[in-house]
Amino acid sequence: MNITVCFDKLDPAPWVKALQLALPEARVSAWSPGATQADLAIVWAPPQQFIDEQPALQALFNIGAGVDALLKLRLPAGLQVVRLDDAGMSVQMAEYVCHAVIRHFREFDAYDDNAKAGQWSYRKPRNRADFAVGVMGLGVLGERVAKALQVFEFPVNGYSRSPKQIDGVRCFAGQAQLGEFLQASRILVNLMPLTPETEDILCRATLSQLPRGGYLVNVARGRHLVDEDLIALLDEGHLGGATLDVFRTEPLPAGHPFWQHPKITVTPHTSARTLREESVAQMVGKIHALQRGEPIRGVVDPQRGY
Ligand code: OXD
Repeated sequence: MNITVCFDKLDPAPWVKALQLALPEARVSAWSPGATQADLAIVWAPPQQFIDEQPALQALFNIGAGVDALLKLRLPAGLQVVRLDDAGMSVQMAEYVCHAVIRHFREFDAYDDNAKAGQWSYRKPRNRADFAVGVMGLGVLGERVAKALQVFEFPVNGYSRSPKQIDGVRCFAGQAQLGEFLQASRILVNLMPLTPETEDILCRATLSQLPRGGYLVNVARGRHLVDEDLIALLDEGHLGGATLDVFRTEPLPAGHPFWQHPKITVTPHTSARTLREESVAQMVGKIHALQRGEPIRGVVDPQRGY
């Protein structure tokens, strides 16, 4: 079995080494133009040239949860696309989101400012029931986030394309219930896959339906969000703030208004990092399952886009 590794902006060498160790029977190598045909590929945002030059591939393993970069390519029909499911990402996502939600709810930024000014001053405790958190996207990561938020007793709403049931979560589904979901959520957490239907979904028309003082946490993709609409709603006072981990252009360009906006917290796409050891173990398990002809989790439906 030949396995090729092709990454955009990431050194493939440690992955080749780890995969080779875990799969001694395979031949694992980093792809370069003109490389020999492989049976399987481990990829992150590969170029179209890679796909065109590797017609013998049976499956592509994406080393992330989001497959939007991959599905933009022309892929041969029948080529299986497999994404990481969890592999150590969901606990990171849960801690990132809970941190952002709790920092906002408990007003820790204001306490930091007070501390810097040498001020010992209390803020009036807020009512948790007024801070329902709406988790948009209830896949592996979204469900874990929703459950983690419940530990802190926030009311949790969930929104997905097709109906889902999660204990203790008020679930909404489909376009028809989007408005109701937004109006019921003071803090909106975006964890949706990026597809043609969800691109630009966080815009004035949707974000203005959050209650006044609403807060946005975007941990999915920058292209879900219309940047100017967010800034306008923050400046008009309809929204109270945002924590953004993902951006239309990454790295976020110097001079972008998000950097300096007083109500926006920026982090560098770090909410849930791909962990090499966990990811390799998961992919190797799936490769063995495929060899045995068994079904695997995380196979992407290209029509749906996730
Ligand atoms: C992913 C990401 O898709 O890191 O996994 O954004």
